[in-house]
Amino acid sequence: MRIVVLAGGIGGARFLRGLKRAVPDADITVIGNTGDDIHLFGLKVCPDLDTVMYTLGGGINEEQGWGRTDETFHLKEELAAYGVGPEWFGLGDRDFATHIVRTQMISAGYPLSAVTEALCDRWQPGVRLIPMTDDRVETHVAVEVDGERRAIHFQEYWVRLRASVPAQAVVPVGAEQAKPAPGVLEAIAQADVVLFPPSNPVVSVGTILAVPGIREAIADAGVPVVGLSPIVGDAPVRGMADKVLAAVGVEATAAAVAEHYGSGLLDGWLVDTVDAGAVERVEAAGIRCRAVPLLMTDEDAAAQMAREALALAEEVR
Ligand code: GDP
Ligand code: FO1
Ligand code: CA
Repeated sequence: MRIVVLAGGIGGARFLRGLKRAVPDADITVIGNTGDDIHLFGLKVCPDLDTVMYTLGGGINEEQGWGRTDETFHLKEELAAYGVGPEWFGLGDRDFATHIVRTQMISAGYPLSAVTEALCDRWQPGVRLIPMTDDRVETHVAVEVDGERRAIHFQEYWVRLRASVPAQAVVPVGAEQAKPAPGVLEAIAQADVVLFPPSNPVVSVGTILAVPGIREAIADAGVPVVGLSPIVGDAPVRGMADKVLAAVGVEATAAAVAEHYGSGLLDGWLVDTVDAGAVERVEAAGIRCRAVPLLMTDEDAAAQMAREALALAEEVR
């Protein structure tokens, strides 16, 4: 079975670990969000690609959900001693190596998709991980600071400001001009099923869908498209999905997120059992819906979610 998954960071990565366990023989292609990418200290950092690669490759810091296990921060401290920041972004020594290799290869002329493949040679994530695009896309968030509207990088909004001010708009800068990376449209066209993991609907899945051609390819593939809600009990399980959903005028509920994707894209939607009351509303929007446990407390729970998603895909096929 060929499965395509549009993934952000933690929510996408943990779901993928469950999916691999649920269907070990499946051929899984992951289209990764690169809108969170940021250039720091002259290096290109791709948080969501790395979170997927480290999680599936066994190198992730499990408690944090991002960054490397067994990490130290000597390099960051030395840079800070020179007054070189930003200090608010936690890049560890082990993680730095990934960004150095990536930046070196990009400078030598390799596209990000080829670089990601090379990095995955080491980590062997057991899936084909492709960035959504080789072109530069950067998610910016419009906020009001001292009465003035400013656009800041998504990482600054989330990591520095902890989403403490309202997001007035979310803009994937460069997305309109971006082309899907090699292999993205082909994987979608050849897929038996497309899954939206419980990733952020705005700054992860939404950014991937903003690359021209990807949404259309999914709609045209003629295969079941099934998503899992990242909103449980009217709140994100973690992160700032409520803040960025508000910026695009969508309430932070499992039903509203399904409607936001819409029946033109989604065939099936899983909500958590605490949101069973939302099933009727989602089905009224033309999307088949089931309520099942959606908390990825461990790999088994994530695997069970993956099985439910695939079962729903068979129902709507
Ligand atoms: P990020 O790039 O690291 O923010 O990760 P993603 O975009 O892939 O996923 C973020 C989303 O995952 C958040 O909106 C969370 O609410 C959601 N999430 C995290 N853990 C869980 C979980 O156990 N269950 C569900 N349903 N959603 C989760
Ligand atoms: N998230 C944080 O909350 N604080 C950090 O200092 C931080 C550093 C970091 C470094 C590398 C990396 O790959 C990810 C990192 N993240 C950090 C996570 C990540 O930037 C965001 O949580 C997600 O992109 C949110 O969607
Ligand atoms: Ca992310």
